[in-house]
Formats: sequence, C-alpha cells, structure tokens
Amino acid sequence: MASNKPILVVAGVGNGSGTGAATALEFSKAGYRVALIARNADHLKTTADGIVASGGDAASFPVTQYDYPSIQAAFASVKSHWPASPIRAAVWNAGHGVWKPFLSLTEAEVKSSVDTNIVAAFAFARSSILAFQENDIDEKSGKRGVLIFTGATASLRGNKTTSAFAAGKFGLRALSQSLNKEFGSQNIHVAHAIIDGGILTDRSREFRGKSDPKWVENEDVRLSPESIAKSYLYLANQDRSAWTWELDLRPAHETW
Ligand SMILES: NC(=O)c1ccc[n+]([C@@H]2O[C@H](COP(=O)([O-])OP(=O)(O)OC[C@H]3O[C@@H](n4cnc5c(N)ncnc54)[C@H](OP(=O)(O)O)[C@@H]3O)[C@@H](O)[C@H]2O)c1
Ligand SMILES: *[C@@H]1O[C@H](CO)[C@@H](O)[C@H](O)[C@H]1NC(C)=O
Ligand SMILES: CC(=O)N[C@H]1CO[C@H](CO)[C@@H](O)[C@@H]1O
Repeated sequence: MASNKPILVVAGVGNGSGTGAATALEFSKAGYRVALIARNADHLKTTADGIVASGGDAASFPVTQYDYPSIQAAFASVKSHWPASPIRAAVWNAGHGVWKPFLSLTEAEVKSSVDTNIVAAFAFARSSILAFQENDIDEKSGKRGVLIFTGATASLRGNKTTSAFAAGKFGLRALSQSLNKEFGSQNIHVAHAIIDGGILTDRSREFRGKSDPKWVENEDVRLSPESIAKSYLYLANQDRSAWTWELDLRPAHETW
C-alpha cells in the first residue's frame, strides 16, 4: 500500500455512531487514512480501532475542547503522525447544540456555541487550507483538497429555541461560503451540507426513540449517518468543472 495515501481529517466524532464516524469509515473504504479529532479519547479510540479492524488506517487526536489552539495542535499532530501523506480532505462535523428559550440562555452557553460552531471551525479551516496548499492538483478531481462543513436546519432557519445554536450554524455557513469564493481559484473545494432533519445516532435513538420508536425504524423519516457520509465522499470526488458549494439533505418524508 502506498505510503502517500491521502488523509481525511474529521473533527467531531461523538460516540462513534454519528456522521463523523460514518464519514471516517466511508473515506477509509475509499482509500484514505483517517485522522479523528474529538473530545472523548475513549470513544475516539473505539472508533479508530473499528476502522483498523475493517482494514483501514486510522489514528485518534483527542482535544480537551473545541477551541482555536487545540484544533491547530491536533493538525500538527496529524502531520507528524503521517509525514509522507497529504491531507486531502477535511470534514468539520463538530456542533454545539443548545436548545433553550432565549431568556433562559446564559452567557456561557452563548460563548460555547460561538466557540465550538465558529471559532474552532475557523482554526480547522485555516489548518486544512494551509495543508491543501502544499498539495499538487489531483488529476482526476482537479483539486488540492476538499473542506466540508456539517450544517443543520438551523444554518438557514431560526426557531423558537435556537437563538444560540442558529447563530453558531449561520456563522459556520457564512465562513464556508466565503472560503468557497476565496479558495476556489486555488483548486480548493469548500462545501457546506445542510442536514435538514434528525440524524439517527446512539444519542437520538436514546432520546427520541423512547417517545417515538417508529422514528428509529422508519428510514423515510430520519437521516442515516452512512448516507450522509456517502454524500460527503461524492462531494470529495466531484471534479472541478462542476462542484457543489451547498448541499441539503433531508429524509423522504420530511415534514417542514
Ligand atoms: N443529530 C441530528 O439530528 C443533527 C441534525 C442536523 C444537523 N446535525 C449536525 O450534524 C453534525 C453531526 O452530528 P451527529 O448527530 O451525526 O453526531 P456525531 O457525528 O457523533 O457528532 C456530534 C458532534 O457534536 C459534538 N458535540 C455535541 N454536544 C456538544 C457540546 N455540548 N459541546 C461541544 N460539542 C458537542 C460532539 O463532540 P465530541 O465528538 O467531541 O463529543 C461531536 O463532535 C453536528 O454538526 C450537528 O450539529 C445533527
Ligand atoms: C420549530 O420549532 C417547533 C417547536 O417549537 C417545531 O415543532 C418545529 O418542527 C420546528 N421547525 C423546524 C423547521 O425545525
Ligand atoms: C448515548 C450513548 O452514549 N451511546 C453509546 C455510546 O457508545 C458506548 C460504547 O462505545 C455505548 O456504551 C453507549 O450506549
């Protein structure tokens, strides 16, 4: 196996049952080495071990929190872990959700949403783009690298309890659109995915599945992390003559 296999860096792996982990596995199957960044070292190791057991190459880079210096340090560790491999794909999947009526929000919650959803994403984008700038243009895709951000319904629409979360996701979307414009001319592809519905993860299975077991079973009403991951790989493989800035994904029976 070539030592210069491309690397995917994904930040936000959660419990290993959501979009971040599914994306890591999907890219691993497509020949990428995967660098996993998240806060829980144990969950990260479990996810990395799973990918290695499936024949892939994965390593974990835990952070104590999603902030600017931690993300930069994690990228530096990724580079020294696989010095001969180019970082060619990066997925910012971490998201801090706060769902509270406006008057109940604390300053700490507002800051935490902004720090995770925006400030840390700036660090992730900066580190990704600096890494991509070292790459040759890939002949097939015509790109030096692809940077994908995970958005949500709240990227476009505020709602009754989303002031802090939507402010964060709106900011993330604005960042991705600006980067798409600024770095397209350097053959760096920046994309944003609006996940417009509930994703089936261990967490949502537990919280939502309890009151609504049909939601878990019915593939028409919720998104599968594996299906989102396939769309991310599709974005990564798009060639330069037709690439997407923004994709929105929703289940077939979406109701809003
Ligand atoms: N679940 C949904 O229904 C849904 C719907 C639309 C959009 N999204 C978005 O999709 C992305 C992936 O979510 P997922 O549900 O598939 O799970 P996931 O891939 O397992 O990732 C969840 C991410 O959110 C982070 N996170 C959760 N609570 C946090 C908090 N309080 N502070 C900071 N970070 C926190 C986790 O951090 P650690 O890995 O460090 O634990 C993890 O990075 C997120 O950006 C989310 O906003 C989710
Ligand atoms: C907005 O919030 C209400 C509950 O307050 C909910 O029923 C509805 O589905 C939400 N809409 C969207 C688009 O999330
Ligand atoms: C919601 C939750 O924490 N779900 C699972 C996360 O993953 C561990 C094992 O890695 C499970 O024990 C949890 O049930």
